[in-house]
Amino acid sequence: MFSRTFLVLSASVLLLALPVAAGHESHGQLRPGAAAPAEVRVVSARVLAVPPGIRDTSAFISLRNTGTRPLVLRAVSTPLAGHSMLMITRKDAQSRTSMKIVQSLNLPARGTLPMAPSGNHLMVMGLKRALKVGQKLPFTLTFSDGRTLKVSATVYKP
Ligand SMILES: [Cu+2]
Repeated sequence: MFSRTFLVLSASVLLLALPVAAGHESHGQLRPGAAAPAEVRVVSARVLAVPPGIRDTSAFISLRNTGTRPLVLRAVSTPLAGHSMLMITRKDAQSRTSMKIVQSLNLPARGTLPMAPSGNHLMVMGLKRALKVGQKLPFTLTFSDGRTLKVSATVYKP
């Protein structure tokens, strides 16, 4: 009887303590207990399949912001690759396309952040193992307010 009460109490203390600790450690505007942006919807999440031996690919995670405040996507990561980054695709005056690393991508209030091979995308570098079509890759998106969104993206072949 005593030990059960003690266990329940310990769990409650832990639940209370974790968000407070997270709030103290953050340098941004992270609010305790507000780790996931509930106003963000994942419209689609896909990873481009690449031939065996190719270790870099692109991921496309299109987002919708149902909230009234604009959000800024600052970083992306997946444990299945060495390094991931935000990129845009541009066309120059001669219609040549090139990719460029960017420090952030904007998700407007009540708007969308579309991603596609010809536009915004996530560059996934140094895959740790070969991708299979249909496989799901876990991604963590980090916004400028410190909140993070976990997204599962499916490997596809165009
Ligand atoms: Cu790229």
